[in-house]
Amino acid sequence: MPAFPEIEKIKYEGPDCTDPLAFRWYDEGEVVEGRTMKEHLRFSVVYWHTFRGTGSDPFGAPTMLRPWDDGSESVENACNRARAAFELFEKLGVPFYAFHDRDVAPEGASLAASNKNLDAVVAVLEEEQQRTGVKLLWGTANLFSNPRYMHGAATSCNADAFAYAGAQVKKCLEVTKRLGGENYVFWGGREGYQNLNGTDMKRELDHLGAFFHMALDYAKQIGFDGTFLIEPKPKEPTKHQYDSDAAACINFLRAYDLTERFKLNIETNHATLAGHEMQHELEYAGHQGMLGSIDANTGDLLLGWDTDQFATDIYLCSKIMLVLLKYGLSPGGVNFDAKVRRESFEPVDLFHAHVGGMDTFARGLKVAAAIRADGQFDKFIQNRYSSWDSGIGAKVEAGGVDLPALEAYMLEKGEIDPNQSGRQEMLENLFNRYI
Ligand code: XLS
Ligand code: NI
Ligand code: NI
Repeated sequence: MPAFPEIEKIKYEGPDCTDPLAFRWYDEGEVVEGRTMKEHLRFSVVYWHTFRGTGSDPFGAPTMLRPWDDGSESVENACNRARAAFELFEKLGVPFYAFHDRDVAPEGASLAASNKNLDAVVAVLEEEQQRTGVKLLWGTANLFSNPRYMHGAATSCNADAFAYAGAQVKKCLEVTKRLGGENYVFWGGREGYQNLNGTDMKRELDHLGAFFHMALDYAKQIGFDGTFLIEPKPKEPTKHQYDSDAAACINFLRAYDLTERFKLNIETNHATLAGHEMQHELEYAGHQGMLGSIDANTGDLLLGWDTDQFATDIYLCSKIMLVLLKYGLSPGGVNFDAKVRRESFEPVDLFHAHVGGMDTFARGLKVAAAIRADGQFDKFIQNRYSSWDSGIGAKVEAGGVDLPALEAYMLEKGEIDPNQSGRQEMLENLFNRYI
């Protein structure tokens, strides 16, 4: 029995179409900058929000209507859910999905039982992947929900929690490899602290570094050659998460000699929690060669926590796509780490949410491509830094200029060349021209 019987495969109908369940911008075969939209955007649906989200919040009970799900923690229910998930992926026409080990299969009474449950569901995932051609963007282990991880996993004060987490990652890497996953993600979960006076920060970070090296070693052993991704987030659940933003993550990866196989998975809502624009985080990771993938969502600036909403802001998505076109995304993707609101409880809302998200990113892609084709911002930047193209600027960039040389230069010249306007408002107006 289909899970979404009243929904047909979503089709591209063009910008004038008024059907809310049609794409107005996402035409997967349309070529932009030499590649199809499908190849650029590499859309992915997340299992946790879309198939495990219940709508419960600290003030209220679950609200979601999910007729295919009997609400039990049985393997059979997990397998039914997997089939419903692939029906949604297919009807949306997304090429990828992503999961945590514990989203797809129930945790058992022991580690061995959990592994067995996972294997049973993975067999269905494998079958469904083959049937539909939908691929796994990334797998990840949930190292934060179970109470054993209350003090963290790899950074726990309890060495047994570290060991359990290691065992879980080992299994999840095997499963990710079996399913042909293109990446493997570590989001810090509870890797952080609540009270520094009870925390040995150095020891915890050393353990985290060792943990990642163990993952790399095991990946090599089993022949998993996907990219490892760290997902920065500054707070929630702990008050300080070690992977607080792109810069902190990159510094950590360098300090522990991990930059070769690791990149970053940047999430919009996490960027804003860190006090950054998404574009900043992407640009920071991008110019360091560390941009791996994105978790596509948005927060609500009036709420201020990780609300994980679907992004429908054309400006936001255009700015994101501008950076993604600059640095490239593959083998990452645009992964909808987003959930429908508690009040949007019907199955069809899952389609409204994803169709809107996909369309807004497709539109952002076109806006970004138009901006790049026009080259006005590039020209502005080039001109803005032109003092570095010759004279003292070029000498400094070439290296070999020291402070006495700068002094001699300035003593002779007397005063700097006049500054030019930053043209903030002109730049904002210019951006609007492409929307
Ligand atoms: C939580 C994170 C999480 C990761 C996967 O805030 O966004 O969903 O993407 O563990
Ligand atoms: Ni995320
Ligand atoms: Ni998040």
